[in-house]
Amino acid sequence: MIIHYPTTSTRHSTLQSVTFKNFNSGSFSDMRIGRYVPKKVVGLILYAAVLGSLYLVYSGLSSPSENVELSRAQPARLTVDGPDPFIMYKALGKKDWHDYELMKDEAARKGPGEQGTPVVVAKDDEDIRKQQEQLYRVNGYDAYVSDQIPLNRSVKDIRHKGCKDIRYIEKLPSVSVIFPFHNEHNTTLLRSVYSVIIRSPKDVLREVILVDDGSTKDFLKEPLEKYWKDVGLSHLVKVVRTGKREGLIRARQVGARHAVSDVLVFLDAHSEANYNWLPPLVEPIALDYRTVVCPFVDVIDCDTYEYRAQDEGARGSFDWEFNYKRLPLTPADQKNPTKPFDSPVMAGGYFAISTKWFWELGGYDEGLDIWGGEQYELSFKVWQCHGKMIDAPCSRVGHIYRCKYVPFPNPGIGDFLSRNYKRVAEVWMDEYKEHLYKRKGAIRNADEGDLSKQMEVRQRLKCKSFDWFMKEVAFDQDRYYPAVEPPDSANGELRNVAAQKCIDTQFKGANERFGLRKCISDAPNEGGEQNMRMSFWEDIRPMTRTVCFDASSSDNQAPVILFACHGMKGNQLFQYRIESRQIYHPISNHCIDCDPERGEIFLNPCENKPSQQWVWAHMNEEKIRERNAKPIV
Ligand SMILES: [Mn+2]
Repeated sequence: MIIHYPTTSTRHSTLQSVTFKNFNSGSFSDMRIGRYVPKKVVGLILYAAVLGSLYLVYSGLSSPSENVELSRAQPARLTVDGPDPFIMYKALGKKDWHDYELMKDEAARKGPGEQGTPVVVAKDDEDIRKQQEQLYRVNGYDAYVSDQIPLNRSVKDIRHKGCKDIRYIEKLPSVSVIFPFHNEHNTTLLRSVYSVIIRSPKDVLREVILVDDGSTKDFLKEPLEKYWKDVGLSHLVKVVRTGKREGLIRARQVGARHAVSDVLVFLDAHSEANYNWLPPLVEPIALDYRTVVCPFVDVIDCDTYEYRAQDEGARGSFDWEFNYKRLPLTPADQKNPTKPFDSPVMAGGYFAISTKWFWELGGYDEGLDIWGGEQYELSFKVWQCHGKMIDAPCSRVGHIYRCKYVPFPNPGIGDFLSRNYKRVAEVWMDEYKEHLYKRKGAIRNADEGDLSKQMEVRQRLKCKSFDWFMKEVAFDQDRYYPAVEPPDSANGELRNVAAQKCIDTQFKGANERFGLRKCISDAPNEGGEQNMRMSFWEDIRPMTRTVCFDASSSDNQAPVILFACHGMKGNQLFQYRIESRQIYHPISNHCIDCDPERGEIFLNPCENKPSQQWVWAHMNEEKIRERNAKPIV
C-alpha cells in the first residue's frame, strides 16, 4: 500500500499512486495504519488507566516526609517529587520488538525514493525546473522531490547489525511524539508523521502532536486537521497552534503541555524514523526516569531525499564560542557499538525525556527566544541536576539538513542568540561563563532578563556545579576545545622566500583556494587577511577566524583550501620545520609550495628550494619543537 498526498504538483512518475479517496476507503486491515483502529485504543486506555491507578496508589502513599524515609530504604527509587513513575517496568522480562511483517513488506517495495534511495528529477523540462527552484527557495530543501516520494516510503535499515538481536523490556511507557513546525512543506511533514506511526509499536505510541508555530501556508491550517480526520488518524494525531510565531523553543514547550503520555519525544517535522527506533529510545527512561535519550540522527539529503548515515556516533560538546562540537567515543564505547553511551550535550531537537523529569526541570527556559542555546540549557541541567544523557545507537531517525537557502527570515528582534547564551551561562556555568564572555563580548553585554525561575530550579533540585560537569561529564573537552587556549606555535604574516609575498586568505570561505599577495608590511595601504597563526591544534588559520588550511590529496600540486577548523588534525595538521623553513603536511608527506609568479599555493613533495621556504613574523620555537616531537595520532 503506497500512500501519496493527492494534490501534489504534476507527477511524472509511473508508480501506482494511491489517491486521497482510495486511501480513505481502503481496507484498514491491509495497511499498517490499520493497527490504530479505535478499538485498539480502548485497550490502550484501559492499560493506561491501570498504570495510572497504580501511580495514584503509589503517590497517595507518599507525603514528603515519607519520601525521605523511602530514600533511605531504596535510594535508587526516590524521585524529586513522588515515587518513580516507572517502577512497574523494572522487573519485566525482555522481548524482541521488531515488526518483521512490516520490514518484510517494505523490503519488497520499489519506486521513487523507496529503500531510502535518491530521487533525481530530469532537468530538461523548464516548467518543472522553475517549480522545483521555487519550492526549494521557500523550504531550504527540494520539496518537489518530496512530492514524488510516497508518504510512507520504506527506508534503508542502516543500524549496526547487532541492533537486530537486542531485546527490550516487554512493556514500555506511553509516548507522545512532538513535531514543532513553521511553514513545513506538506508532504515532508506528513511523511515525518507516517514514518513515526508506521514504525512505532501501537501500544507505545499514544499520540503525535503537531505544533504549528505561526505557519502561513494554507495546507497547514484547517486542511491539516481535516487530512487526519479523512484518513482515520485523528484519534492519534493532534494539531495544536501557538497563535503567533513563538520560535522553536516555546513551540516545543507548547507541545509538551498538550501531551498526555509518560514520555515525550521531540523531533523536527522533516524527519523519518527508522525500524524499531522507539524501544531503544524509551527503555533507558523506563529504567531510570531521569535519563534523557537521543537517537542517532541520520541524513536525508536536501536535494534527493536519499537516506544515509551521518557517522557512527560521537559525544556532543561545545567550544567556548558555543559552537556545537563533537568529541570522540571513549575506547569502552567503541567496543560496544550498539550500547548507549554518555553524551555531554545533545545535538539539537531530537530526544526522549520522561514527562515527569521534563517538568521537574521546569521544561525549557521560556525566556529563550526562537532557537539557540536550548540544547545547552537542557543538557547542562539534566546532568547537573542528577540526571544523565545518553545516545542510543540502535535508535535512528533521519533529518533533512536544510541547504542552499535559509528560508525563514530573521524575526527582527535583535541579537536574541547572545541573550539566550547569556541566560544559559548565568544560570548554569558559574565561573566558566567568563571563558565565553572573553571570546564573545556580545554575550557579556546582552540583557539576560529575569532569571529567577531558572535559579529556583537549580536550587530546588540541588544541582551540581559546572565545574563538576566539566570534570566528570565533558572530561576530555578541554583537550580538544580548551577554555584557556595554549599559545600559538607561530603567528603573524607568513612570507614566502622565493616570491617575497605573503599568504593572504582574503576573508574567503570554506572550500575556497587562496594565494600569495604583496605583504601588507611592505605595502601598508593594501588590504587583505595575512595575519595567520599556527595554533595549538597544529593547524594554520587566519588570526580571527575558525577556518583552517586543509588539503585532502597527495597528488603533486594538490590544492590547499580553507575549511571549517575541526581540531582533529588529519587533513588540517601542519608542522613548521625551523631549520629548513618548510611547512610539512604529514598526512600527504608533502610540503607547502608555491608558484612565485602566479601566486598560487599547493602541496608538492618536499624539496629544499626557496618556493618551499616560509618565514613567520613571530615564532615560539620551544612550542614548535615540543609539538613536532609528539607522535602523530
Ligand atoms: Mn531540522
